[in-house]
Amino acid sequence: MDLEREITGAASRGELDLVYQPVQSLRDGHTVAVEALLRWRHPTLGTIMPAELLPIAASVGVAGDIGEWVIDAACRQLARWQVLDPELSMSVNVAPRELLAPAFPTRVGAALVAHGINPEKLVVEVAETWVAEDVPAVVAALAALRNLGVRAALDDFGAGQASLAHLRRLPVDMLKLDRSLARGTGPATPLGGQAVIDVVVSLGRRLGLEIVAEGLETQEQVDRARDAGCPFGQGFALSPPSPAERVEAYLEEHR
Ligand code: G
Ligand code: G
Ligand code: MN
Ligand code: NA
Repeated sequence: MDLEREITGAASRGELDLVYQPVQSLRDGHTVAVEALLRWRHPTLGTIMPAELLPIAASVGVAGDIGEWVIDAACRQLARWQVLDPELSMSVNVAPRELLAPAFPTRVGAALVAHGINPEKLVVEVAETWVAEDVPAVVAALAALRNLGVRAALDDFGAGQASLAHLRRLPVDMLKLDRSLARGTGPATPLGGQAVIDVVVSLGRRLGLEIVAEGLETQEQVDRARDAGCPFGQGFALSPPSPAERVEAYLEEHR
């Protein structure tokens, strides 16, 4: 397949790109962090999204190289934005194969040093839905990252079958609540959407974790998350994933 051949050189041809979605305080709207999201600007096919490009990258063995590009590019961007806001954090998503690669913590450490980033301003997000693949290995990898001072987030929390079991075992600093929790749909509905998000936020707070409600698409969902005591939110109702220039203008306006 052409894409399998082409993805190998995509980074060196400058075709990989990151967009950034702000994470905002639900109290005052202040942007506390941005989440980097990968895009492949293919010269003839247009933009290829992560759901399509990541499996291709994995199938030809370049997932690690792409992950390394993402972390380096995200740290470079964060270094620029920290001039505008020294407190800003950057989240990156990491796939199982990247996280579990023995060289991963070394690569992360190198990117932090190269760009002069305070480790606690980098957040590595791992999706709860694949953690079950090898819990002890994930625990070890997260511990190695936290030894560097990097923060770890459990992404899509509440979407999987074993959220609470994972939460007890994984060394994480942050929960990113799956969008189904704020929406109050799916298995939560018969129990009452507000009751479920209330309890999950309380649990996270009791454990001393930072909590971000994700996928907030309507003002009602923003209010539901805030009413549950959730301090931070992310979603189309607040700001969509945007190119760096737009986020930068936003950060400048809200300085
Ligand atoms: O950006 P989009 O909504 O299409 O993202 C879809 C999925 O791809 C999300 O689950 C997101 O976490 C994941 N994703 C986005 N960017 C990256 C990346 O740089 N690396 C990895 N491993 N996953 C990513
Ligand atoms: O799995 P993860 O949480 O990393 O997925 C992040 C992806 O979710 C982003 O790539 C973004 O495109 C998408 N996203 C961001 N905000 C919203 C939202 O409000 N609704 C929906 N459906 N998707 C969103
Ligand atoms: Mn994420
Ligand atoms: Na998520």
